[in-house]
Amino acid sequence: MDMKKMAGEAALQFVRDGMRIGLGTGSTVYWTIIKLGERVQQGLNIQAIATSAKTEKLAANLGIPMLQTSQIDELDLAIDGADEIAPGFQLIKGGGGALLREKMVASIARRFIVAADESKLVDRLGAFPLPVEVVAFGWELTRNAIRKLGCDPILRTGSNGAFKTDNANLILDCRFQEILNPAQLNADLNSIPGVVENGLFIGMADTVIIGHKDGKVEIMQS
Ligand code: A5P
Repeated sequence: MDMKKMAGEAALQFVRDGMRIGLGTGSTVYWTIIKLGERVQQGLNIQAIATSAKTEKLAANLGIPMLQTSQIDELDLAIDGADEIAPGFQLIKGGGGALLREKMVASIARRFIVAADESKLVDRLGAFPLPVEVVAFGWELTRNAIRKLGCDPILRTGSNGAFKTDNANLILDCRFQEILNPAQLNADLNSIPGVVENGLFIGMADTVIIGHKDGKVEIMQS
């Protein structure tokens, strides 16, 4: 059983004709997008906005009508994955580096649905290194300021040196081990000059869909 596939496809039950939908990024929501493409080919009428260049390309290739940000001010749904899900639907996202666009898109959705496999459920956030998107200029200064919040920020690298986001920024992966007050950390990080956004999604998710290894799909509402 592919737990990500089960959870990603289960999100389709919340899609209705005429909706405007935010499409997340990653290997779970990949399955949502594939299924959505099939439904569009069968006549479903929706429009979507992507949270990354990768998702934009995938969705457009499947024939899903794509929106630009100038055409929207709110969405009916946003569907995305997560790296950690703690009680109260507190999330860490951004493992794929798309956290800024993901947060912007989720913030204008009337309903934000998170789909994930059961390995993403945790009692407390922080074992997964929190991705923080920072501007390239002076990133070492930004790293030093983040370090004072209690972690050792590591510059994310790719095959050609530093990893660049779709927004041409850098990612610092910050392992806090345990995040005792996610809302406070979210505010503290975003008040550091040079930080663009961080991967804490607090008070945003309305629905969490979990694929379990026994083949069951669990749907939790806030
Ligand atoms: C992308 O930047 C992330 O926020 C993803 O949503 C998250 O990393 C989950 O990815 P998977 O669905 O691939 O596990």
